[in-house]
Amino acid sequence: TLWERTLIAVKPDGVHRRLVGQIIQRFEQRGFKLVGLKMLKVPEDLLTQHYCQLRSKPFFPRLLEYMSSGPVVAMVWEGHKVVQASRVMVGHTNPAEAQAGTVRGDFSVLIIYRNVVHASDSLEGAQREIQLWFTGKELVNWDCCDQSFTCE
Ligand code: YYY
Ligand code: MG
Repeated sequence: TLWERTLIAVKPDGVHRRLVGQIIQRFEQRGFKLVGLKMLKVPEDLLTQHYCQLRSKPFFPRLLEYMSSGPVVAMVWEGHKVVQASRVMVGHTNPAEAQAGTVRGDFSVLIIYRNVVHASDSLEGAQREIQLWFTGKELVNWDCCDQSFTCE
């Protein structure tokens, strides 16, 4: 099978609010496979590269300040169409617009830059972000024991 990988990161508000476990649970129960996981205070140069497309936006300094305000839990999840599926699971960027049932729709409402979690928005974006956040050695290739039930 040609599986995709995507970068999911619990942002500082999600970590402070002890939402890490619930977010991991959603990806596990959907049937995705965890292949990388670490907690870090994100260095500014990594944040600048991660959000390089937003560099000229007025909210960029505020976004960087918030993303540096506490630890982040970064993960790589693997599975069938995981990039698009994760975007749906995470929900609309603006918490007020996010549907109930999504991470943002269930755990946030007010502040757009405190929207709990990051998810890569395309296959190319995911590949770029995974290379930025993880070394090859930090990613674990393994066969999950339920693979024969959840995969063709
Ligand atoms: O991918 P996603 O996180 O849903 O949104 P992006 O458009 O990539 O923006 C990244 C990040 O920037 C968003 O999660 C919150 C913040 N942000 C903001 O603070 N104000 C905006 N008007 C738009 C985005
Ligand atoms: Mg984005």
